[in-house]
Amino acid sequence: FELERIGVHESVETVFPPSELVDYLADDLVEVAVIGDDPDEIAACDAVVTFEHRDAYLEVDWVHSIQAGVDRFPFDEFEAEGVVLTNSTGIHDRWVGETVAGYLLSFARRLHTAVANQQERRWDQPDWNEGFTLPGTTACVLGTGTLGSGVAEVLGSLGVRVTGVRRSAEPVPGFEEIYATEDLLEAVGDADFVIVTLPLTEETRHLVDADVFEAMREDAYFVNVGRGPVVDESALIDALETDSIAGAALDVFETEPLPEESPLWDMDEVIVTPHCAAFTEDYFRAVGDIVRENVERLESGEPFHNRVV
Ligand code: NDP
Ligand code: 7N6
Repeated sequence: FELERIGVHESVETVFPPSELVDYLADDLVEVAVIGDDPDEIAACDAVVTFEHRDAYLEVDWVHSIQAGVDRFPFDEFEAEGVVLTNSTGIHDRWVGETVAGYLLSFARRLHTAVANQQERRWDQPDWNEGFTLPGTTACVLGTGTLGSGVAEVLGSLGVRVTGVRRSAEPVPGFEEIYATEDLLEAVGDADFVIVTLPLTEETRHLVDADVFEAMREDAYFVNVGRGPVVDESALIDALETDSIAGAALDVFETEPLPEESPLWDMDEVIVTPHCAAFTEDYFRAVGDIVRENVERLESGEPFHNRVV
C-alpha cells in the first residue's frame, strides 16, 4: 500500500504528548497529524500510531501500537481485513529493568517503609535484622524477552543471580539458568524474587496461580511488570494476607486503574505503581524510531519490523 498520511491517535497522551511524536516524525514525504476518534478522520489515514484500539482502525492499512503488549487488539479482525499490526517491543529493557531494581532496593533497604512513615512525620527505624543487600540473592524472571533481559541486565549489575522461565529451556544471554514453563514451580522454589515480565496470551492467563505462590519461599518477594491477568490476583492477595510470601511490587493489575477498594493499597509490604514502570521522557523518540524504520521498510519493500499481524 501507499503511505501518504500517518495519524497519531490522541490515546498516546497516556504516555507522551501526541504532538511530540508528530514533530519527531515530521518529514516531507509523509504527512503526520494528531487524530481523534472521528471515524472519517481515522479512515483518511493510511496508518495510525496508537495506545488503544478503535474499531475504525479496520479501515486503515497499518496500525502501530506504542505498547509492546497488544493483548487488547482483535488479531482475527485485523487479519480478516488485511490490516498490518506492529508493536513496540524492544524498547523497554532498561526502563523497566531500572524500575524493577528500584522495587528490589526498596524492599532490601526498607525505603518504602521510610516513605510511608514520612507521610506520618514518624521517625521509626527498621528492626536490626530487616534490612538486607542484593548481592547473592536470586531472582527468577518469568519471560526472557526485552523486559526480562533488561531486568536481568540491571539486576545482574547489582550482584543478583538471575534465572529465567520461557517456553523452551534454550539459554538466553544474561540468565544463569533457564527453565521451561512446565518447570515453573521448580524454577520459583529457591528464588528471593519472582518477577513477571510475560505478555498476556491464552497460555499465560493465570499462569501464576496459588500453586506458584505456594511453591515460593515465605521470605520471597513477587513482582509483576508484565500484565495483570497473567496473575491470579485473588491468589496473590491470599498469599500476602497469610504471609506465605513476604511482599509484592505491582505495576499491572487485573483491573486498571486498581479499584479503590482493593486490599493491595493498604498492605505494608506491597508497592503499587500505576502501570508506569516504563515511563520515560525518551518514550516518543523510541516509538518514532520504530515507526520511521517501518516507513523506510515499506518504501523499500522489506518486511515490517515488530510485525504481529
Ligand atoms: P518479548 O516478546 O520480547 O518477550 C516475551 C517473553 O515472554 C519471551 O521471552 C517469551 O519466551 C515469553 N513467553 C511468552 N509466552 C510464554 C509462556 N507461555 N511461557 C513462558 N514464557 C513465555 O516482549 P517484551 O519483553 O517486550 O514485553 C513483554 C510484555 O510485557 C508485553 O507483552 C507487555 O504486556 C508487558 N509490558 C509491560 C510494560 C509496563 O509498562 N509495565 C512495558 C512493556 C511491556 P519464548 O518466546 O522464548 O518462549
Ligand atoms: C506505557 C505502558 C507495554 O505493553 O503496557 C506497556 O508496552 C506500556 C508506558
